[in-house]
Amino acid sequence: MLKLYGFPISNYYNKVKVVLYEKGLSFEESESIPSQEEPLLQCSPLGKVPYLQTEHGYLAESQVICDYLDAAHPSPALFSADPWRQAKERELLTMLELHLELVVREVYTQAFFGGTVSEGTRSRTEKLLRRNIAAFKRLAKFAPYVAGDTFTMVDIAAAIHLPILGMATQAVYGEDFLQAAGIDWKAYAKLMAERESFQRMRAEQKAYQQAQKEKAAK
Ligand SMILES: N[C@@H](CCC(=O)N[C@@H](CS)C(=O)NCC(=O)O)C(=O)O
Repeated sequence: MLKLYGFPISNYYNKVKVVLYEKGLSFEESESIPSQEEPLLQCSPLGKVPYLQTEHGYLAESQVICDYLDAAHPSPALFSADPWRQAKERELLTMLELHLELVVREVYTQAFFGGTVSEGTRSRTEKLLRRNIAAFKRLAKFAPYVAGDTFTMVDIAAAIHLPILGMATQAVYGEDFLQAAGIDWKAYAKLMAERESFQRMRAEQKAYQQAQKEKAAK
């Protein structure tokens, strides 16, 4: 039995969860909070979530987990079989993961957790984001899916990461950098929200957030 560790407000955790739902795989969930404690490091060497327990052992890094699930359970496929199309999908995925999500993550503390980032971080992040969003826009098709006419892994990542990027930049800079660049992520997110996999993930995210709120109020 597959067991997914993490917590349902983590975007990386939710990305893996949507893959599990899209593939129709049964799995258990176990709450795990990032830490540098030895037992966690044995499963996830950087102490990050998510990580997945499989019959073979533990696996960390959300995209590696998604790729493993796709290889072990090929249907429905998360990528095109054609090598070129698949490479273009992975190019988009790298744009999203490395050049958008990982960059905007620098300001999450201010956007979502009541902290403040330094002026240096704020301006460096803005410069990188504006450039990287323009690069993403050159590649993204939104026709209606990010890589073209087929739903792929790119959409699972995009429909989770783009809304956070839009909201974070709105909160920190007073401007949604995606909308400003002409990327209508709200319409796209609405389309993706029609999928059962996303509906289940979002409902569980909401329930978790509600439970956290009630816990904090006690
Ligand atoms: N590259 C990792 C990133 C995972 C990640 O950063 N997870 C966050 C939670 S959303 C975390 O564990 N943060 C704690 C830390 O960075 O120490 C992946 O794709 O799984």
